[in-house]
Amino acid sequence: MSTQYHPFTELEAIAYSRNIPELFTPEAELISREIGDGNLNLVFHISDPATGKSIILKQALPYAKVVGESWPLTLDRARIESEVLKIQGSLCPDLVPHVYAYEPELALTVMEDLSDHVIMRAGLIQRNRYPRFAGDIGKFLAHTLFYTSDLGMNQQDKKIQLGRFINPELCKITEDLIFDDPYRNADTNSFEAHLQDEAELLWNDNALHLEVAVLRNKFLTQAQALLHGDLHTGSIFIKADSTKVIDPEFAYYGPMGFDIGAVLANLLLSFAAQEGWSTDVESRKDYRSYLLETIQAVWTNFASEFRALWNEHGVDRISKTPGYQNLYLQQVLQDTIGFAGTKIVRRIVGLAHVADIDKIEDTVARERAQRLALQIGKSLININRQARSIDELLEIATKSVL
Ligand code: SR1
Ligand code: MG
Repeated sequence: MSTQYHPFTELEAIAYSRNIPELFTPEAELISREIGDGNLNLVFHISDPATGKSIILKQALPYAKVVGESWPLTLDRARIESEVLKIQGSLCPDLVPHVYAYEPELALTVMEDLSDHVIMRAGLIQRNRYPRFAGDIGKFLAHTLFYTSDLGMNQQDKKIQLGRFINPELCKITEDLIFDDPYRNADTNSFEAHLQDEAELLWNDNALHLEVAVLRNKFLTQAQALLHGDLHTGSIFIKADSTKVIDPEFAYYGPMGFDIGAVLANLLLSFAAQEGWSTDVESRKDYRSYLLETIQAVWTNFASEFRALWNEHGVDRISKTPGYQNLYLQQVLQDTIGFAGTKIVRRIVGLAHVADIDKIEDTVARERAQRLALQIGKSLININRQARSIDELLEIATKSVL
């Protein structure tokens, strides 16, 4: 088969897989299913019913699938994703899929099949609870962010590593879709007619724009750590005893709070979405409490692991100055809250929504959820630079449903 880039068909995915040494045999009767439900890539699930073995082939398309060929997109994101998965795998081996191979010519990554897990967003829509999640994701965030920052790695090595993860096209998507378009009447925006009043408020809110401009500038300029870059609940595979973070194609060196904020934003989107997932007030209240406890635990676990890594494995002498760690974490908390707000707002009025809200069938409940999400998102953006504790985020969410 030609190794020149072309998007695979299911048959080509099978033909390629047959030749992966020590996994399948050339005679194996393999089954292929294209299962990609994201916005950008092809994802083939290849299995051999005779042995029960299976793998995932993920192939980048040269355009954004969600829009079509009119939106060209670099294939280099496949290299970035496979290299980042390897770095994350070395830092948190149990929390990312194993990468078996990367084929640059085909923009193809061969990786562990996680079909015994579910996409966390789908699990949250089912209103499942994941007792390991807060601990696992707190650890993932602390280790990946600390060890790729100037606190946890040699500063010259970090600059060289940063160069391998310059990701301008994927960053541009974020810069536009998260930090610009929702705040103006942009063609890319997508919202239901009943939200026209909310959209216009967003477009005309100068105080909000000022906060977004500050956050956008951090996203553009603050090379603090190697981020996942798109850490929503669709980028997390989960089951009761395991959490796996996938899809780091948006990775680049940016502000830590962007990744942490993405996790919290998606839990808050689920919080808002409860309007449509149960008609029983008590049951909604109960699941919302679970989500808020999870948010608190994600932040607390992240912060305590991060502090422990800093104290035990910090490589930077001057960062040990008394008081600096507290100041640093306070800034990360403020960024987390602000970025969480922007990530909520974009999912209601911008391009690329979330199923938690869009799949609510009852129009009245869906509109309530959308308005609630916007209210929470805007409040988080507005308070970000004043915030002193994660409790302030929790309070905003709690008060929004009183
Ligand atoms: C054009 S890509 C739209 C969105 O999908 C990805 O998951 C990112 O969140 C991006 O903003
Ligand atoms: Mg993705």
